[in-house]
Amino acid sequence: MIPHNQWAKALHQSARTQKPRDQFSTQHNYTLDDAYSIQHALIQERVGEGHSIVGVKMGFTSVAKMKQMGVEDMIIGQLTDDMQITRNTPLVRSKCIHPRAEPEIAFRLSQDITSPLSVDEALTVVDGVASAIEVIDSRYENFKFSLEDVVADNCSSCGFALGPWCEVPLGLNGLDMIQTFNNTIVAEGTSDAILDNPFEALAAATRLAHRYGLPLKKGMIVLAGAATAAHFIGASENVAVTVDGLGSAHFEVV
Ligand code: OOG
Ligand code: MG
Repeated sequence: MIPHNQWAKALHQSARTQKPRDQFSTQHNYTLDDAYSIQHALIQERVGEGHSIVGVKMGFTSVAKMKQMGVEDMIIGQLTDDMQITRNTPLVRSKCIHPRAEPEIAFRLSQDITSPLSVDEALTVVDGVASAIEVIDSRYENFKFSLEDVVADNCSSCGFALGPWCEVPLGLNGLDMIQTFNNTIVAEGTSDAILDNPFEALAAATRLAHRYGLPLKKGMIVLAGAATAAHFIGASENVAVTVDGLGSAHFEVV
C-alpha cells in the first residue's frame, strides 16, 4: 500500500522548506493512478493553507521538453492562486529550490468542462489566449524523476506569469516564441512545437482532467506546456516570454 497522504506531505514540506528529496521511484514501485492520488493530496495541502485551484498545466507536450527530462508521456498538474507571479508578487528566488522558466501559451475557459473534448470542440470553450511563462521547481534532487515521481510532485509546478488576455485567434500555428533573461534570448521556438498545435494540448487537458478527476471550470487557466527546454533562473533576473501576436508575459526575480 502506498501512503499517498504521507508522500504528499513530504513533497509539500520539501517545497515549503526548499529542501529537495529523493525520488520515490528508486525505492518503491507505484502506479500512475497512485501518482495522481498523491498529487491530489498535495493540492489539498495548499487548499488547507487557504489557497484555491485556478487551473491546470500540461507537461511534456513538446519533444524539446520530453528530451530534456527523459520522459515520454503527457502529464497534467494543477495551478493554485498563490503560484501566480505578478508585478506585486515577484518570484522570490530564496523560496525556490532550483527554479527553471519555460515559454508557454495560456488558455482561459469560457465554461465548465465535464467531458473530454476534440480539438474542434476545444476551440469553442476558450474566451482568452495569452503568452505565459511557467516556473517549474522539482522537489526532487537534481530535477531527476520518473513519470510517476513528477506527476506526484504536481508536475514540478511552482509559478506562472501571464501576458495580457487576447481574443482567441482562429489558429495558433507558426507563432514564434522567445524567452529572455535580462533582455538576452535564452530560448527560441515556435508554437508548432506544442503537439503541432497548442489547441491539441487543450484537448489533451480535457481528456486527462476527466481521467484523473481534476476540475476544469469557467474562468480557469490551462497552460499548454513549454515549446522549448526550460532554463535555470539565477538571482535578480527579469524573465520575459513573447509570443508572436499575443504580446509578452514577464516577471522579476527578487
Ligand atoms: C515537468 C513539467 C513539464 C512542461 O511544460 O512540459 C512542463 C518538468 O519538466 O519538471 O511543465
Ligand atoms: Mg510547463
